[in-house]
Amino acid sequence: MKKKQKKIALIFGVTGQDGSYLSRFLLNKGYIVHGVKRRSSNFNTNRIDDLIKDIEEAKNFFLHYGDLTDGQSINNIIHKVKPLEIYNLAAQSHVAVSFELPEYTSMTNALGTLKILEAIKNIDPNIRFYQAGTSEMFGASAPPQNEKTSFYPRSPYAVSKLFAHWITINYRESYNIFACNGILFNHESPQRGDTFVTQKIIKALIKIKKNQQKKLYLGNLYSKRDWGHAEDYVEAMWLMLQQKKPKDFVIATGHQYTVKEFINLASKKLKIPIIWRGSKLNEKAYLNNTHIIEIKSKYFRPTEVDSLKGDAKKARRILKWKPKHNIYSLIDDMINTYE
Ligand code: NDP
Ligand code: GDR
Repeated sequence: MKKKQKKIALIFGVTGQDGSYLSRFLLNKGYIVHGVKRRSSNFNTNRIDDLIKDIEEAKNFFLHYGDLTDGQSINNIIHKVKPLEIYNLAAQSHVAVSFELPEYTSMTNALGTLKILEAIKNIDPNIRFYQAGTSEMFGASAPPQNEKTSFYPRSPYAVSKLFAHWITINYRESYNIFACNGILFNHESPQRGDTFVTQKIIKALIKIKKNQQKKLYLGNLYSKRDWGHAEDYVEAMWLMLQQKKPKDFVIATGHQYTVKEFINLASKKLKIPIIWRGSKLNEKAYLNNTHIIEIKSKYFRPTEVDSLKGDAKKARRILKWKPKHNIYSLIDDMINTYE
């Protein structure tokens, strides 16, 4: 009997939070996974080290050097790997940093996506393509946001992702490529980068409790986010590429919390009894009459996204997707990993 060929997936951004979860998800589904990592001056594979520890003998997991700003590397890798599915998770993904690096952010997030689509068109238009879109594209549009909500991006990051969103649709319509945009709301995990607000809060509170850190400095406490768990969200990415027709989907929990509410939930779980006093830039959180959280204007953005809450009914109906985690299990998972 002929042996069934394994499916091959290629992940750009494999070293990031979502890349590490998606690799595991696809390996569990029996895929051969190839990932693209950037050259850096030190190791940047800590999130996938367990997967690559036996890389010399690896049969299911492979890494390639590449960069979204280097079209030739993208072409070479796609040519060599011959994937069935490509997931583009690579990006300069920090919203605040995008105000300081607008050009690099656009080159990577916008033109990088175009480069992958061009390679698919020229090398094999049957490759299925997932583009990591974001709720940041809705920006100033009022919640709840769904696939029909108009976009109003509020940062160079969001604008660059909007280009990627529309170029993905354009290549789908022009060249019949199976290309999908996931419009994912914030998702976190123990693998979340240290400079995103949830991980910054969790790690700092744990250190404060252990007397290893005195203070946590933050920016806007009143923006509202719809926070899910990355583990649930990578499943949605895969589901999109298994459908009969390529479509775009909002992925979200449908619940929103302010940054301050997130802090309150995390400190309650950690049994740190904080009390808030003051307002605006003078608002502080106190523990035993000493303040442990302070506001710094440098963490505010020139333009903020105030309120995000996703309506993922379309994904629930068509993909049969629903999150297993909620804000409480997310916070538990993040705290349990580091406490
Ligand atoms: P991360 O920042 O954790 O990971 C980004 C990945 O992209 C890393 O592997 C990074 O490499 C890589 N990368 C950055 N620049 C380049 C480049 N020029 N060429 C090649 N690779 C590059 O992001 P997440 O995992 O959280 O997010 C995955 C994707 O989903 C991103 O595109 C993000 O914008 C998007 N998104 C994320 C959401 C979230 O809440 N997490 C929500 C909606 C969308 P290195 O490790 O070397 O830095
Ligand atoms: P976001 O996530 O901008 O939503 O983008 P982030 O965690 O950076 O900010 C969330 C909210 O918290 C406020 N905030 C702070 N943010 C950071 N990083 N640091 C602080 O000290 C701080 N204080 C307050 C922010 O102003 C903001 O309102 C994330 C990224 O993963 C994007 O790539 C992704 O597209 C979106 O989520 C959906």
